[in-house]
Amino acid sequence: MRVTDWTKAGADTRKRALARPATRGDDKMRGAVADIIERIRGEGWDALVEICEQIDGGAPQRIAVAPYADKARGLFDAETLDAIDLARANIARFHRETLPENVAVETVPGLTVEKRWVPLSSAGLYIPGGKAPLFSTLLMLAVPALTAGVQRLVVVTPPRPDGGLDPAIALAAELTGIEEIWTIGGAQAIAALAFGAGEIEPVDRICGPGNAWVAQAKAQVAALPGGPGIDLPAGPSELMVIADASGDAARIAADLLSQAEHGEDAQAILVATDDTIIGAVGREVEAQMASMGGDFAPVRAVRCANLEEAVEIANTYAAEHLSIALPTADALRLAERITNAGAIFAGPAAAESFGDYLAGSSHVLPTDGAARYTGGITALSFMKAISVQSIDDAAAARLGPAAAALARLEGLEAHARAAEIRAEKVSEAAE
Ligand code: HSO
Ligand code: ZN
Repeated sequence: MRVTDWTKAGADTRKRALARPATRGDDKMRGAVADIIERIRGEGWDALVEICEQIDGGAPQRIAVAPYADKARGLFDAETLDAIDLARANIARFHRETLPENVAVETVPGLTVEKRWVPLSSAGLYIPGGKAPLFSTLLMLAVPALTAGVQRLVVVTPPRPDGGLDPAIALAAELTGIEEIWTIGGAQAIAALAFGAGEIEPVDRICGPGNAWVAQAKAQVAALPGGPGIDLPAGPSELMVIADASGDAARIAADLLSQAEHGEDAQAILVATDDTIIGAVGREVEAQMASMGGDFAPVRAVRCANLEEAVEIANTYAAEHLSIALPTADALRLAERITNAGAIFAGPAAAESFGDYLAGSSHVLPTDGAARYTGGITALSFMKAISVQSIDDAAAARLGPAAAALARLEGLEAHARAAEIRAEKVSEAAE
């Protein structure tokens, strides 16, 4: 385990200790993504089929969920089926109970402005293929979207070598009531969702994690005229753990490895105030890794002077996941000082894995430092607020002159008259 001593380190060393891999691709890839989008935007289904055949060796398929879900029910034991349903129920409960309320504010007597939350009409959900198909990501996107009230959900996921659908993804889709699933991946999937192709109708927003091609395509379609909205950068997984001498090395190492397992670009960083715990976690990481086998991204450590400094490091890094491995009450107190993190896990029992699967919050969270400006997916990601103004004639007459004065300050005479005509109507009625 590489250890950086924060107190002694200069600016460059500190930067390197918290460095992330480049995930946005180079100019060549940006160009290739732009070509794919342009072709699908211009030629629709035919271009999509051609590109999918070239990249995946087959045309995109719309998959009938039921047969695969039936198969899954035969493959999985009762405990697994119950666990999937428990996850779905917890995610649904959390998102239902955190739905925003409509609010009406009488800003001045007679004038009411309402903030009215409405669901998007449609959304596209990208479920990555990759190392292992993550059916949990389908739950983490579809349940908040359905809780928000989205009418049309279109799921895209890269085709498997046999062209079929992963049974766990099929089961999750059936449980949540998803009907439209296409086997398409990469930039071509994003382009099809954004601008439509054949029977795939364009969607209002595209959400979900993906590799650099997917992230690049999302950014490009969102920037094009008439393009959809997108969610947040959800790239390689990140976990930062804050610990002091009281930390439980075995649990800390287990959490770090749980994220290091996601792939070679995953980020697993221990920030600790104490050399003994760093040594113990290092040994645990080696032992646990050996007992599991398989590939893990390297786990790193930063030795800092005190928890004060640990908070600063965590806020600078803005991790997707931040575990605070102190006794729970202390962890919660420290969490109040965290301003940048996608999700916080407070206390030694709060496994990041619970958040990945069944605590209830979505595991689609901001990576790459985006936690500085956004949180993760919630039902709100699939809603928008419309303001609704209503005003009685008397209030309109009172406000008319002020609005007109503001309009004339901007040289906008027609605006001014549209405000003043309200006052005229009221005085005419009084005559
Ligand atoms: N930790 C991942 C999500 C995930 N983990 C899915 C297991 N399955 C990104 O937040
Ligand atoms: Zn995970």
